[in-house]
Amino acid sequence: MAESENHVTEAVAKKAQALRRALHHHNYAYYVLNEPEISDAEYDRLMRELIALEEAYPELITPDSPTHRIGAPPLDRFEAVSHTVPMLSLENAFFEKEVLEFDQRVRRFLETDDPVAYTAEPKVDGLAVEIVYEKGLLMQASTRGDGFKGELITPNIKTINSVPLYLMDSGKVAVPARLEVRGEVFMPLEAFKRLNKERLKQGEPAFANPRNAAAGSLRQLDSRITAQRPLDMFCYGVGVMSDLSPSSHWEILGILKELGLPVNPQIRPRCRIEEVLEYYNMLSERRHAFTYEMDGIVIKVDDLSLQRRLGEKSRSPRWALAYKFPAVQETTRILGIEIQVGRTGALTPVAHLAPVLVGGVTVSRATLHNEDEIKRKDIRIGDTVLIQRAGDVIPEVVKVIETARTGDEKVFRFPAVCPACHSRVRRLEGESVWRCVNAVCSAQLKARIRHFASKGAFDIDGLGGKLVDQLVDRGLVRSYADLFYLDKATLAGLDRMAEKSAQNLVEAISKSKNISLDRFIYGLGIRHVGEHLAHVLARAFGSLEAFMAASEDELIAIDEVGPQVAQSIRAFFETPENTANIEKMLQAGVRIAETPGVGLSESKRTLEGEAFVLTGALESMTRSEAKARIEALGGKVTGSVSPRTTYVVAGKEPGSKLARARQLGVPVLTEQELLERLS
Ligand code: 9MJ
Repeated sequence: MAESENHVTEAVAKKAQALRRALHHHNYAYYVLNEPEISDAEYDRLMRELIALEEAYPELITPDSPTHRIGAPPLDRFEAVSHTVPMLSLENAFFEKEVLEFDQRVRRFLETDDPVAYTAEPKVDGLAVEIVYEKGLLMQASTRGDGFKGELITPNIKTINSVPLYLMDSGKVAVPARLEVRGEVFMPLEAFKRLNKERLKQGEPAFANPRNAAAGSLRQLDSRITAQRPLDMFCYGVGVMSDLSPSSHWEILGILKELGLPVNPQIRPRCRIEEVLEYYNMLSERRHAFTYEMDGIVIKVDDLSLQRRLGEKSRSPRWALAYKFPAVQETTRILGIEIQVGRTGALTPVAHLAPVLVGGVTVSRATLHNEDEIKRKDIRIGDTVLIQRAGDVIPEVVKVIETARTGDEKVFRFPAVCPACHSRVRRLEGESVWRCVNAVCSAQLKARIRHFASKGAFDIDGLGGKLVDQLVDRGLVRSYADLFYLDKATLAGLDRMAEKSAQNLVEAISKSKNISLDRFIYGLGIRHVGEHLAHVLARAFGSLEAFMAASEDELIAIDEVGPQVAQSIRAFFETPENTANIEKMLQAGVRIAETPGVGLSESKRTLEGEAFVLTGALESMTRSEAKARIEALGGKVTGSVSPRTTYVVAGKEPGSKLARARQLGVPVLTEQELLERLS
């Protein structure tokens, strides 16, 4: 009996070890190399299998188990830990002149007239941390703190998917007995936007910027909350690193990469100060194209023996300098506050600002999110405010400059009625937004139609906001289904509508009638169903009929669909106007292309796990066709290039996406190469 139990445990232990290895490998392939080898579903299956094993046999849990990535029970407080080697801060520079002075200082100190080799890297705006690996195992992680002592945040760091729980032994670099690696933990911009949206919905204050969001997420006593926040990290230095003796900073970065640690791919190695300045200009221009926020570059003397000779001043090394980008925060005045009505009736206050240049872009509007945010920040009309923009996020008001108040500022009263239809607005218990609940409110209808015609949905070229306003105000369109019944004569009768444009619009509307199921679903504008979820639903159901007939339970059974979404979908289809609109669209000739990928046998899913971005015109097919064909083989087509993109397909006259691909090192395919993969 005892023997058979032992036997089982041994087999189980082997299985657990194999699962841990596999998960570690796939994690690295996905999060560090951006080259996934298996689907997300397969990864989840392996993870669930390991969790089940560890639950059944807790003695199998090892400190490097990937199950730690989901967080650990909460702590009462953070313990303090000392850094073996102090974590220094950086001296800042804002002008080219200061960088040239830095270079002169370095050369004067080293008593040389020869150019010094620098390595320049993006300065990521996050939180500095140190992770200690002993014999390759992640043992401890801490915040920078005051540079000498930080807070122990090991379980929180383990939730970051790109951070290896044990170091990789590639055979090229011996895993050091002790490695103290330093880097910046940050929150990617997309995740930041999503998190803030969610927080505002829950009535919680939004984070002012991705940096605060990263800090707030990492310094959670409950690491299970950290696990819900998609953080990432780039490693850029070391404290103690035993066994290895690199001679340059660039070599250190190479070692870190070899050990499986995430290192920023944008680093410019060993260059002269003039090239550093070029690198700064290049990044400064392109920084908004990145998936994370950078606030400058860090310039480091590359040679470690020179670094040692240079040493440090009180708190910062003499061999490094942070050269910051121009601020993305500015002060301006609030001229007025307008209420916008969204397609679900949500009322969003928007500030009209005295136009101001923020990081190279003129900003004249900023979102104020909701009534609570206005109250919390005590924002008044006429106030001087600090505003900021991050990436392509809508600018927001960070805070009021209270010292600039004159007493003439006006407190904003949130309206009790919808600014468009004048019906009373409601705020539901537990919600942070006021809503216009009038089903026939014209502002909601306009927003719904704009959404319906937008790029990710029916993509109707030429149907802009002003035109939608006219169509609704003149009663020509009472639902999106009506769009398909517009004729050229009606359109040509509108203001600023030439014969030719009317013709083009009729053609664009007609062309949009052939649509994939995911775009169709997204276009409906069901509350909580965004572009991504629409895609998930389309894949899960395969046809409009099946989707419309799905019960709440069937909906919840789908990964990523929760009770709130399921209820919202059901409520949508139980509203007779909505089903009547769908019927009317189908009668007008709207045809849904069969959803690709559904029910395909594994052998046909040759593009499973691959993400494509299309740019420029293709010769042998339209972009929609290319998308359908890629999806038919299990691949994905997305709109923007990110490190997760597998290929960018460049047709004729490709757009900025091609440049972005080159910048991120994403492989580029020609149309011919795409066809080969499709055949
Ligand atoms: C950031 N924040 O990206 C350093 N940093 O080096 C990079 N910070 C740094 N290096 C020494 N890339 C101290 C701080």
